[in-house]
Amino acid sequence: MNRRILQVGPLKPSLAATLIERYDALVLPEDDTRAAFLAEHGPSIGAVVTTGRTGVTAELMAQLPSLGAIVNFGVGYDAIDVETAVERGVLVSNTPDVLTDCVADTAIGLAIDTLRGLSAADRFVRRGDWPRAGNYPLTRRVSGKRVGILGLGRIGQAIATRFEAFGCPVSYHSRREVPESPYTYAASPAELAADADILVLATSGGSGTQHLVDRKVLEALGPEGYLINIARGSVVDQDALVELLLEGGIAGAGLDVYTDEPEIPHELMTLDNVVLLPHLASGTVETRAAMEQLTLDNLDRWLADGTVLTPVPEAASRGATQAR
Ligand code: 8YV
Repeated sequence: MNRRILQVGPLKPSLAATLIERYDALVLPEDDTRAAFLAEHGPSIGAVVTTGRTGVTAELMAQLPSLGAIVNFGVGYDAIDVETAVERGVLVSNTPDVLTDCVADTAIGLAIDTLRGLSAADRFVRRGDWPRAGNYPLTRRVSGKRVGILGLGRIGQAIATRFEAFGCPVSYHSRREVPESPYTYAASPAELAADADILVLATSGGSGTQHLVDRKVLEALGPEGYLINIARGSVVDQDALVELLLEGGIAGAGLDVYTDEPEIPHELMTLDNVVLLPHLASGTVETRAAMEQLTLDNLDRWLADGTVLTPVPEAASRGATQAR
């Protein structure tokens, strides 16, 4: 099998350096030399290393006829055309588990910040408004709030466990009801939102969840409800979200992800009931090091025996993990 490694899109600098030093990897150019590069090197590429932000399209795969594996740094792989990969027998791996805690921690941090106005209060202090402008306005209690989680996978479960410690009743909606889950199942995203004070999005991205949270769901959440999104921007109708935030149709939002990153709707910049993070949920030294290690472990496994350690579910269920 062809064993040449190709880096597609920017990577964590230490990972990019390791790929070059240890694996003699090539880097896909992003300028107008790309076509010539692919014509020359495309046939020799055996594996691609990429991230959830760049991914691999069917069009790129078509130029890599010997491709055997796509190794993704990140748990979300909606930027990879997995259907095409599976059809071609190309393995796809991601980095589950190692980032679950940090992403769940971020969801809790966003919820507390959004309801209690911590970032806004920090700006209040830095502006010199305390005590000149009086006391900071009262905010909303987090403990005991009804939490609805959309997507009860690993990350959704970890978020649920944390909210339980805050005395929050937890309900969820997933494609399928999770057997033996202690949490209340809601039949649809709108039903989940209607009974929640805090709606947390923890589902995967991609076409199957595109605008799962539409205007109707946001209206069901209502003027007292808060939205927290650590999943993917594509899950929410962002235009509807902005409109409802501007007109008081929902109480606030804590967002780590957006429709068109790094673009953030400018209307949100002035709203103190909105907390805006730059897609950092997994971004700790410890977790990113673990993601890097798992990425390399997947690559090593593929080089050793043509399998990967952590295949994405679609690839695993279609038998694409067989040694090739
Ligand atoms: C990363 C993520 O920021 O794992 C994911 O799906 O969204 C994040 O952990 C991203 O994949 C790294 O580029």
